[in-house]
Amino acid sequence: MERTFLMVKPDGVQRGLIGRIISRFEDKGFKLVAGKFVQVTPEQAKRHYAEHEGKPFFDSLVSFITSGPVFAMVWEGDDIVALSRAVIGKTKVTEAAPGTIRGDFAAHTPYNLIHGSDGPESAEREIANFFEPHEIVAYSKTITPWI
Ligand code: RTP
Ligand code: MG
Repeated sequence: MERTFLMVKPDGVQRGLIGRIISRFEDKGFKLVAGKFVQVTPEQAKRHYAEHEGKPFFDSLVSFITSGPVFAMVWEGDDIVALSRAVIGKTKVTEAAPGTIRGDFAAHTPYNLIHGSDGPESAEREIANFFEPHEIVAYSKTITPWI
């Protein structure tokens, strides 16, 4: 079972899309194991987006992600990193296909509503940047192979 870190960004919170975004992943059959509101600090944002340090958009990305609360989550599921990024859609809103979260709801790059980890190792690093181990809840949920 794989884990990923998903985060409704400040634009998604402000637009009242937390519930609909969570529903996309519940509908897919994934399992929510942690979730909370976070006012991201600049230090935490820089750790989260460390791979983009030095790029021209880095400072504005840190400003954006710290501009208001985010809703941070940990989800579980088979191949969830790749599958959740498919549910999320492409980074640029002009490339995000209809049916994806970004394709259906995002209209201006870089305000693309949700973050999803890009690999299992990134996921573990990002989870540790936002959650204490005790905040991640273990519980059983019937997940059958056909959903
Ligand atoms: P994320 O990390 O937020 O899930 O998004 P992603 O993998 O689809 O895209 P990534 O390349 O990791 O970029 C991180 C976020 O930075 C903003 N961005 N701005 N102005 C630009 O050219 C630019 N490029 C990226 C976006 O908010 C993107 O989601
Ligand atoms: Mg990324």
